[in-house]
Amino acid sequence: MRITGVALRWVRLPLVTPFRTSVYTEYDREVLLVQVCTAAGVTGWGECVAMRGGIYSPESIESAEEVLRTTLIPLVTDRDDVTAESAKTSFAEVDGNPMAKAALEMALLDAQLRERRTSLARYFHVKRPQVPAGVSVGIMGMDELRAAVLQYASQEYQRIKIKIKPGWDVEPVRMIRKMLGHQMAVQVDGNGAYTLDEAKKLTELEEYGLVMIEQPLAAHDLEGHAELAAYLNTPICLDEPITCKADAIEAIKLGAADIINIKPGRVGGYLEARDIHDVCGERGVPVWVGGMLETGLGRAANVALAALEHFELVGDLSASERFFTRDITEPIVMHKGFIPVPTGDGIGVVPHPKILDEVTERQDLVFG
Ligand code: OSB
Ligand code: MG
Repeated sequence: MRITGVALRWVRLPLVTPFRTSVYTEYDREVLLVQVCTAAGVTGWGECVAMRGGIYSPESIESAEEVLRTTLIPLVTDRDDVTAESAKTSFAEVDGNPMAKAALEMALLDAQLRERRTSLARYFHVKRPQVPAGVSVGIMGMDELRAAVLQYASQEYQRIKIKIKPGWDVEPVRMIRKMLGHQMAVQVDGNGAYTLDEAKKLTELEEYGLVMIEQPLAAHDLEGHAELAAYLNTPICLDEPITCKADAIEAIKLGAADIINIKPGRVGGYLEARDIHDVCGERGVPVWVGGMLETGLGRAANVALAALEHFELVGDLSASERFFTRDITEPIVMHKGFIPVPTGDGIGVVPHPKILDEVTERQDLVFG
């Protein structure tokens, strides 16, 4: 595949309600999109999951844009023949920046699958036609949380994850169990807000039968997570520190992760995400697909990835309307607790040109 054009677009989508974690509150999803045009006349789209100002990870939208412009885009436009796989190999020479790499790799993968007239789902050889839907709920007041959880449960989401922090953990979980009973799968995500001592108080959560506690301690405290995993019966899941396959292998070896959250954007792309899925499968470590408030583009691709056989736990895979009144693609929808795996070429969806223009704050043709 020969690249004839690469453009970057800075988009801002208002969120239906603010999304609050232990670290930050998001009101809009600002997102960097990568558009790749090929000599065969197809367009591929990639979505960068980095957030403004480097919240959640060392990368930010700003840093990703810079690395894409100066380093990654030139690596793929300098050649006559490029694929997502060959790009991944050349990106390995660039240190870090998995979210920037993932965005360009996704655009290339979408374009190459469109050229071959096949879908991401077929590329992954997935068999499942749909995946169970799970929802991530931010930190909010108790009444608000009660209403939100009731709404998601009535919409038939199969799993609810709530964000927690010290002082906001046992009470909301107790409330949810009281309201929904023990049938609903419930899990919590600390986004690194706890110290090891504070986290030991999370034994109070054990009686509520949580599926897991995600990232209670600081991102790179693998030893602390290993200690906590040995101390608690509730499984410990890692999110933030897993940026590649080697990180996953290391975390498992140290006993720091009973479960791993695989976010394609955070690990450098869909190809690495599949590899992590495979190594976790070989090691008997359960995995699930995490979300980063993706637009329909990343959301569609995440659903295809989640159809891989070892993704046995319900992911952060929700309908577009969970976050956006109006998505840039045809909305991703949920039917009776499941999201259908897209079957169209490439990632299976494209941005709606008019909507995309309306939400684009700036754009730049970087190559071509
Ligand atoms: O920690 O899983 C996280 C969203 C943005 C940044 C970090 C996280 C999240 C989520 C996923 O909780 C939300 C979603 O996309 O469904
Ligand atoms: Mg998380």
